[in-house]
Amino acid sequence: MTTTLTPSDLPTSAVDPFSHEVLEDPTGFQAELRDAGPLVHLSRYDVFAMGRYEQVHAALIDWQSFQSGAGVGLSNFRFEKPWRPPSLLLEADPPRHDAPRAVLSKILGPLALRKLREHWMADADRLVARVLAETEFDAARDLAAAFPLRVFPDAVGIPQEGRENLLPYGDHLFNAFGPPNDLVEQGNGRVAELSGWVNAQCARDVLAPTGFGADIWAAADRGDITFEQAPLVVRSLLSAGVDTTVHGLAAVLYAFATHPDQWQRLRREPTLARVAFDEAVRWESPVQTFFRTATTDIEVGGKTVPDGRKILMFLGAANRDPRRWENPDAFDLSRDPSAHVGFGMGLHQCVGQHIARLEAEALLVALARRVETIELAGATRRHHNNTLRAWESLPVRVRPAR
Ligand code: 4MI
Repeated sequence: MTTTLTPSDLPTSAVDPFSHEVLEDPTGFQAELRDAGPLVHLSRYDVFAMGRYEQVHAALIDWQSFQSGAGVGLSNFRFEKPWRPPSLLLEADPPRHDAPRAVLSKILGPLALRKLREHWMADADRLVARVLAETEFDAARDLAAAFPLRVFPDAVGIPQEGRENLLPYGDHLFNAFGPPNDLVEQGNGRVAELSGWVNAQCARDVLAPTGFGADIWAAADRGDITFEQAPLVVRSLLSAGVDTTVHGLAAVLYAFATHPDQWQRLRREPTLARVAFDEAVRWESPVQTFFRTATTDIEVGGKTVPDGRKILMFLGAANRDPRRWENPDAFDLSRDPSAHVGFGMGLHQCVGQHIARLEAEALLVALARRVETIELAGATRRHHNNTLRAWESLPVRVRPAR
């Protein structure tokens, strides 16, 4: 990247961060972005960008200056009509954000998840046992995608029929946070069908009498949220709960398949499963980027983001910023990754992170028990998405434990 200075003295990059070249491997661009300065202008989209941990972290916790209510994608809801009714959580600011958030925090909190723990651990063990009938398989498809689809839709309480729509819906949603490029074009053909199905699953009479979905409707009965809000809160679960965990799990499986010493460490100390997952979320950052919108002229690193403008926060770049992390490109179970911004930070920090960690723990503990070695067994393939760092295929070979 050659960065030049604009008249306002801001480093500028002409690179398209949503190009297939960058999506295939964003690490080079991320380093250039961080080194260019604390605030960079992206001329391709005429937006501002932050790649350093310090500024990304500061923006994430300053919701007053960096709003979400104008959308967390490139599209500015002040001027453009959103492709779907905005999320009451992700695409909202206080005070409107707070009641739905409080409801969901409780429903997805550590206390509520205790009921699911035993069942998910047993289910992961059954899945792993079955997959290990072969010593070579696709870890992205057979584990990372399979496990969330086995446990999460049941936990929400949606019917069996149509569940194959969940991943394509999420894929399009996360593409739609980016520019209207070929990835979005490809998804547009099915958007009405997929949205129609997802929205239909949010109705009270479609949802099971117990589960996260029923819990959300019960919150409406209590008056904690309105009956108009309830289906949109269910939609947030179906939007955010599948692709994210699928690609988070793929990230940690890829990490272990390429770091045999770390795998042996996990086998000796399976209580490291949760640290391993957070380290993988730091290392790969399944959610790479989100935008905010400036609510006023904001100073960042001595330069100004003008009122109303979009700022792209590179979570993935911040999570590998050598100014914050020692040896940032290493996947290392010895480090404390807990300050990573892969789940965001502040008011909007991932409300489903306890679910994600529980899924990861269940899968990793089952694997650690049953698998002695895991290595790549062929060419890996990335899945390109405007927001997600994702895997299409991770062929692995395992030696089962005796
Ligand atoms: C960070 S991923 C994500 C979070 C929330 C929603 C979608 C995606 C939503 O629709 O609320």
